[in-house]
Amino acid sequence: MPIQRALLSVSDKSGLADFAKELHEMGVELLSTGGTSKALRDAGLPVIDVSEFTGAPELFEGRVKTLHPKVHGGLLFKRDDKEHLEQAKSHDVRPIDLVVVNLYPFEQTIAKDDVTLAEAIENIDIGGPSMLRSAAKNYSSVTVVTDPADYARVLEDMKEHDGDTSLSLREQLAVKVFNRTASYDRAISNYLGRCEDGTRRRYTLDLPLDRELRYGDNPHQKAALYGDFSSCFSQLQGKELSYTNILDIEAAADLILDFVRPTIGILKHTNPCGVGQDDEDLREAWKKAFETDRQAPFGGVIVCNRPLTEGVARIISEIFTDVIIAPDYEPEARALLQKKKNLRLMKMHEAYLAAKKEPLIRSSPGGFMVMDRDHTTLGLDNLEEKVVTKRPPTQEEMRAMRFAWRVVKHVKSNAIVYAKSDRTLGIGAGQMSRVDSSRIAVWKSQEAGLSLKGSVIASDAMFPFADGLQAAIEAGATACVQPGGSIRDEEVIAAADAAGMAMIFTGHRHFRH
Ligand code: 93A
Repeated sequence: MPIQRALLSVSDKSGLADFAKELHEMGVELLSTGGTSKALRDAGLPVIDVSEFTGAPELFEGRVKTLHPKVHGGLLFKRDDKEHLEQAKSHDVRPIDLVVVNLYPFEQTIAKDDVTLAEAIENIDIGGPSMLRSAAKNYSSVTVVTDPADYARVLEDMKEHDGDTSLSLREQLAVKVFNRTASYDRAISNYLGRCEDGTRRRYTLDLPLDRELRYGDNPHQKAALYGDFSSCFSQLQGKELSYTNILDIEAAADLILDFVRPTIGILKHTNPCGVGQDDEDLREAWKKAFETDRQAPFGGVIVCNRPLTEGVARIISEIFTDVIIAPDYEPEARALLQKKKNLRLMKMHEAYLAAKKEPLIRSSPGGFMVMDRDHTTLGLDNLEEKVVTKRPPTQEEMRAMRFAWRVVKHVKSNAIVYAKSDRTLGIGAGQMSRVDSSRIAVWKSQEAGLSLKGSVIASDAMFPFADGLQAAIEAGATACVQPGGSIRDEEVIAAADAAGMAMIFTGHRHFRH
């Protein structure tokens, strides 16, 4: 039987008018609720209000609009059951063959920074999921559409089946509905369930599978990617992304987003091996980054916060790189890099800025842990007031410390960075003792033929002893930025003073484990 009556009630009104117009042209009667009715009337379509259909008005500021036996009966009664048909007739329940409903935007509402509980609760849709579930339960006779992206295929299917839909389509749409209502309810329960500190949780783990990955860290480890990676990064060319590529891309993007001036970073295994800046010429920024470590970038990841220029592309294409990430690429740069078939070129989208606000999730024994991301660089305000040594830093040292502090945040703990105002000179990452990280950074800079004379040192967490700082002084550093807070701070400050070093305590640490 062709679809004769449709009920439309949608919050997301995109594509609605066009869809309804075609339904109308196929002879379908349109029932609708307040805002949706208005949108349809505005589009010149004849609409019957649900309140007229049920004979009951909308009540309680719209909280009760469609929750009525004439609606749910019309969706639920079995079309091939004698008793159901008789009851439908005697209670004047008319069949509704098609339901088009999408829900109050609960997830979008709670994602807003200033959302109130009252606002969140008002955005819990009750009538919508009820209709979706009634219709989906009765999918043997009723078609249910909850995603505007499905409008086109429903129309197509109706045209192929003389105004009816196929059972297989109805089944697929019903499955989609139960997925949607399940994730909707999960978002509500996650939000209403409070965190330890009494605040509301703002995440939901119901993410669709994006893709199976070839493997994880190693070929014997299966892996898969969930969520909406592609809205944050698109791949313009190159080999399929691996699990470790995705980790590196995230680390690289997070690093580069902490810089405003034109900057290039080179990373390996999620650690920066060089970062450089230059206001005039990106090639110079590249040079400064590359000079920090000429070996590690082999097979590494390069990230840039400006559209990648032809000049940089030309230099980069001389070394073997796994992934490049940039907000865009000059056409000449694209053309040049296209020749490197395996090289993965990633374009970073604005959406990543929003995604970065989502918490970080890590597995834990028996479950998972959730943590806010370390997305703002802390401790860089009012630096002048945070000087702890006799000698205050020079302007140049100040600039270098700001730069080094932004870099050190992205290096695995224990992290040490030697830098000037626009470049790294030596990076020590991931050592079990801070003094070893410092030694490695010094050694790396020597390997690279760079001088640490007049450099600054940044440490992601406090120096527990004076020895780490002493090593930096001997290496030639003249200023130090670190959180402070060790019980031996006085010893550390005394060592700095004795060497005429300037030191700043940021008061915040940036561990990265
Ligand atoms: O407030 S509700 O939970 N109660 C209802 O009876 C009801 N019926 C439809 N929400 C209800 N809806 C929802 O209203 C739909 O799911 C849809 O999202 C929205 C459409 O409202 P309008 O047509 O007034 O824009």
